[in-house]
Amino acid sequence: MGIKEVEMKSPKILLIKPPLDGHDRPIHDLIVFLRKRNIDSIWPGLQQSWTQIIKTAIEEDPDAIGVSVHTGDPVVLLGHLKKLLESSGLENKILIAGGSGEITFPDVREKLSAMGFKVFLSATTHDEIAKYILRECREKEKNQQNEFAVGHGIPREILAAAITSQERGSLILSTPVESNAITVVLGGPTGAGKSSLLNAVLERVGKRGIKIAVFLCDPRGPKLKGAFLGDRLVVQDHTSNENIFIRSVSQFGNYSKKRVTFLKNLAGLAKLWGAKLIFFETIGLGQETSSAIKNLADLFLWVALPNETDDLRLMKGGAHELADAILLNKIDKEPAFRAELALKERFQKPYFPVSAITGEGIDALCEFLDEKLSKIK
Ligand SMILES: Nc1nc2c(ncn2[C@@H]2O[C@H](COP(=O)(O)OP(=O)(O)OP(=O)(O)O)[C@@H](O)[C@H]2O)c(=O)[nH]1
Ligand SMILES: [Mg+2]
Repeated sequence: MGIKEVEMKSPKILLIKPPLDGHDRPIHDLIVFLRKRNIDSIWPGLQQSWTQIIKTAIEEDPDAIGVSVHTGDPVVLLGHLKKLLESSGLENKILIAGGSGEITFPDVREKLSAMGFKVFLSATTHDEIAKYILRECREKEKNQQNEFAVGHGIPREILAAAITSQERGSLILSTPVESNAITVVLGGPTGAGKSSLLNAVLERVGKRGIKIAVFLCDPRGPKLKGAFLGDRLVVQDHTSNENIFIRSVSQFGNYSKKRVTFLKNLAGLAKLWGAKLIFFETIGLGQETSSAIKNLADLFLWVALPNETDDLRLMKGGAHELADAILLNKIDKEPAFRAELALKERFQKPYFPVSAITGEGIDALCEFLDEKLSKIK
């Protein structure tokens, strides 16, 4: 495959807790601070099995992994994690650990240091942690050698590494990948329920026996430049499904032509892995950002809210006009009748009144996707 340059990415840390540990407030605070230091964070949530944690680490390919331990024996827990990382080809991660309880004992800290974990105790400031991550990431980047062949049939690990290389600007596909996969883009205002709907759809189409790639775009802020890649938290249960590959993508600013090309290349790599269905959840979209991202989609689904979709809005056109189908979400909260009537009058396009929470309408939406998939099989 041909290669060309793209922009640099922020360092990324995967923050985790051992499966039986239930205290996540310090992680939330750390995430917010790391955003100030231009560091992207992923937090897949509490009660993740080791298998889910490792699969998340493979797919997200973070530079660093941070473990917070409040209960249990840290030497046993982190020793187990270390073995799993090594047997999964993830031995090159920067490892940090923190928490309370036994991790504060000097002999425990010594053993963890010997295993390769940098231990931070509660007296450590967030700033010290951020500086450590940034310094180690810079060092790692200098010594990093990414050599792998990219072609049809790549495994999950190579897909993840190739995506990182594209983000770093070291490798990018410059020729389109031949495949009959369908790319579905979920757009809509922030908080409309894009991730929740994706989660509900994956629950059903994830059982179809096809490979599915999911790219979740979350914003890097205009002030705090790091991103909290939080969409993953909403769809994390599907990490257990071997047919599903989930990757978070941080994004600064709108969807420029260059950005859409970059995302198309991610779709191209997913096709090389064998994905037949590729989902992109966009950052929350407004009218001005919808048309560029539409170019990425074989199917552009617009998530709207019934109480904000009425005849006056539809007379103005805009994003609704671009969509291949409209999903009226949260109908458990708001009756969709008025919006449906307006859509029927103004547009000749499919619309689905749905609730990501109660599951209403999701079967009909999946039948719509199945019909598209049946045409490519
Ligand atoms: N009642 C109700 N709440 C919903 C529904 N779908 C999503 N929500 C809630 O709406 C909030 C936002 O949902 P998300 O799925 O995170 O929305 P999003 O569009 O992905 O948001 P961003 O990624 O931040 O742009 C959450 O609190 C969800 O639980 C729904 O159908 N009904
Ligand atoms: Mg979301």
